[in-house]
Amino acid sequence: HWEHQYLDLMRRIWEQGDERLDRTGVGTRSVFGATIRFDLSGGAMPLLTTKRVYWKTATREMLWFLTGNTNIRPLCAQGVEIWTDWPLDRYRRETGEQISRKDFSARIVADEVFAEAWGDLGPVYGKQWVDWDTYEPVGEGLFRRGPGVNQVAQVVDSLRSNPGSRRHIIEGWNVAELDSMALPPCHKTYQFHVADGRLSCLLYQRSCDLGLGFAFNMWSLALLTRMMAQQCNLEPGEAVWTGGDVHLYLNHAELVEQQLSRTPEGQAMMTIARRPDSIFDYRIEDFEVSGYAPQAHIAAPVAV
Ligand code: UFP
Repeated sequence: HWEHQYLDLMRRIWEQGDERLDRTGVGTRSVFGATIRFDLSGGAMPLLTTKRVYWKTATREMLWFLTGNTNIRPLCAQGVEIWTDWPLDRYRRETGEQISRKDFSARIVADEVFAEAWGDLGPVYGKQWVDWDTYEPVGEGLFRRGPGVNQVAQVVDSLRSNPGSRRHIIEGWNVAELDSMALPPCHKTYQFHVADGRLSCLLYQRSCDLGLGFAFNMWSLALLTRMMAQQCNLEPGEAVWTGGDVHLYLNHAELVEQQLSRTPEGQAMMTIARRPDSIFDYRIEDFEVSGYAPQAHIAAPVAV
């Protein structure tokens, strides 16, 4: 079962990882450099079975990236709170108001002006993926904004017109803009590859919370690959996940212990109900997952 790659990595990090104090102050055990591969043939998807993974949440996030939006408002409106802690943290720090996460999220949804002031994450994934800023010189050291680069649309075009290329890349790491992002991109580089009519994708993730983030990141990688394959009339190939600093937070002991005591079983399959006109036209209802009967969800704290 593919999931043994994940569980083995989890065990290795927990038992032998380098223990270090990280940015969040929680502390981690970590290894540097790891790869997990998954064969997408026949509609199979890399959904962990040793705990329940909320794939619809991750799917809504992916669809939100593709809209180019960087405000949490559309996510909160769908009950997706995975990005809420960052704006919430800033709001509490800057106003001193100890608002609850629930109230903050509700206010973001109800009040557009409030959402504009407090809900934006800066130029995170969506902005870089579909509207990477460009500048054109207009003389005397002056520049004006050029048209934004839609990397996603460009990769769809290049996969169709020049499948053998080694340049099918979507990059999130915009060096000049890192400081204005709520969080510099973790899943920073996606490279696509065509062989034998099959589309594979390799993700390079610079930093991975193996207990919480990975399950989403692996799903999203596979999802994006499936959508791109459909748009380019290719069969899905392999999803190759590569992590840089792959870590377990020290306060995830219970999650690690529970998950390592479980045995992976079953295989989730996904069908896409229709073929939208473009990579930007997918809707949550388009995705159907079958054969997913995971073991119970395991809650664990997120390090912000
Ligand atoms: N993290 C993930 N996946 C993500 C995401 C964040 O694992 O998609 F957005 C985790 C990795 C790390 C933290 O634990 O969030 C980011 O912290 P840093 O920027 O210090 O690496």
